[in-house]
Amino acid sequence: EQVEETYIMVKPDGVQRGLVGEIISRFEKKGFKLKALKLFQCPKELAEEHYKDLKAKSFYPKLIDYITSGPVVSMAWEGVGVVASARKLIGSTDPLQAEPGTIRGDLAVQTGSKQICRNVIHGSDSPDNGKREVGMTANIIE
Ligand code: DAT
Ligand code: MG
Repeated sequence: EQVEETYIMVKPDGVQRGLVGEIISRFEKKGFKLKALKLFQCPKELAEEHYKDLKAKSFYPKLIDYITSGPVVSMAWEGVGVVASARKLIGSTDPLQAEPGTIRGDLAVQTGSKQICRNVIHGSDSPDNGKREVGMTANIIE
């Protein structure tokens, strides 16, 4: 039981489709604490740093193009076990696989395998990455 921080980013499709309020609401209702929030256009260098572990993937160039294609809303959320809880709230990476009740399951449009990057939201996958990703954007969002 550890108080952690996670980096949540509403991706360009989520911002464009007006889902920011709904997404914030789900985290608020779970009792997590909003520490920082900002709407901004993600610079290419930050996108590349953020997704550096995926550099070898075939979809990486499309992912970087996509995430820099429009404004995102980045947030830092704090709470006990918030990293794993946020991943559960968010649901599976592929909108086709995401369960109803999850953010992606309820809100991501099922556009097929070529559009997996349009899955509404990012959430850190470990407490270490939570710290890393919040730290990376601290000068922008706080
Ligand atoms: P997650 O965002 O669920 O942590 P990830 O870290 O494996 O998933 O991948 C980061 C993003 O890259 C993901 O949200 C959408 C995109 N992506 C992942 N797998 C993909 C694939 N097979 N084809 C296209 N885009 C993909
Ligand atoms: Mg990930």
